[in-house]
Amino acid sequence: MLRFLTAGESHGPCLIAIVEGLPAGLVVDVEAIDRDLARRQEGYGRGGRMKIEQDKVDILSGVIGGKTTGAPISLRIENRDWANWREHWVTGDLPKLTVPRPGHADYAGMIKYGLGDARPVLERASARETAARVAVGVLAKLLLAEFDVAVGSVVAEIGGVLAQVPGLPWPELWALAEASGVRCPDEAAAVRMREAIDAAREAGDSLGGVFVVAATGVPVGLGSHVQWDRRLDGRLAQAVMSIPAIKGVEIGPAFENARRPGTQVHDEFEWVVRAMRRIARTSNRAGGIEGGMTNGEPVVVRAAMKPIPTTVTPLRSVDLATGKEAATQYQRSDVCAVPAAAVVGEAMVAWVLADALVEKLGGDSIEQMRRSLQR
Ligand code: EPS
Repeated sequence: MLRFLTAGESHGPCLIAIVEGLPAGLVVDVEAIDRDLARRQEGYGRGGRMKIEQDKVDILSGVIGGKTTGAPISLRIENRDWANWREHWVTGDLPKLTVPRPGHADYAGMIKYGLGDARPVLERASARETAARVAVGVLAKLLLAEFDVAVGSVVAEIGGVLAQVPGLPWPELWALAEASGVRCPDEAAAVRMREAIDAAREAGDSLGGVFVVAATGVPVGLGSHVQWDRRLDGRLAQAVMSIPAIKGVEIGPAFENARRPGTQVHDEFEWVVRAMRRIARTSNRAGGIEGGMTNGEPVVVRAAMKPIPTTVTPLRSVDLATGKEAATQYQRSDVCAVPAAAVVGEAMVAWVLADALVEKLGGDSIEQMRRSLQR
């Protein structure tokens, strides 16, 4: 079983992750981690904070001579912005926030933890935490890559602008997405998405959207139909839904499938002896999962992100310190973080698949896993 925990506040000294259960003998490419950390920081619509941060990982344990040892791996990512907060942090004299922002963790967190101030809530609820997840996700991607599984993402929608995602193999879509400022492989739509982000910025508003994470080369039979908590679709949904601001998750085009009759949804089999695989599917509307198990087709997870709750234009709220109605106050935020969330989505999907792979192949080392893989 793989597991990880993160710690750290948005404006504290650093983010930390502890990862346990990765097999020994995995070559850890630190540059690959830093590359994904940079990918998460990018994206049209990011705010001022990303001009301050330059995320880089420090590996503090579990890796010797560039390879995992099987021991817990601890990771650290510095918050450069902490230099601007250090004094407040030490004295505890942080700017208070007593007017909860609708859509944010502020209100429920204040009530739940009995705090008169949303500051400690927002410090931990901040999507800054997802930098740690992305670093962990690269460890999962590196493990998956040993078994020829690749994970990538594209943005399909921002602020109501829908992309026509071309019918190309996933790696080609990922390459197109990588070259687009909004991770969208449809260049015409990408232009309109950037315009929509500009318009939202002008209007003092924020935008959400939809991203799609796919994994290719996934062997048949990860997850299981035999018990509810072993079903891989459920595990993926939980992991992706746990990303801040993600409010909907689909496996394949699930909501579109729900509107069609079965004969137009289910992916028919054809018998073709192609390399090692003898069977092929005419489509992948199941998103690579049937009966809670991978079926050998690309695993496709779509996620809906709500617009960021911190908006320049105030929303109605109540000052919990005075009990009087008050407008929300704006300090700093992103206008749109859907391209960044897509990179976090990759990390969470990679994590779940790596966990399921370790579960299926067992083994405490990469070598043992390799020996037990039968395609
Ligand atoms: C966030 C608010 C902004 C974002 C932040 C998430 O930070 P700040 O309050 O410092 O302006 O930039 O995202 C990140 C720092 C990041 O690394 O993604 C929030 O309130 O959730």
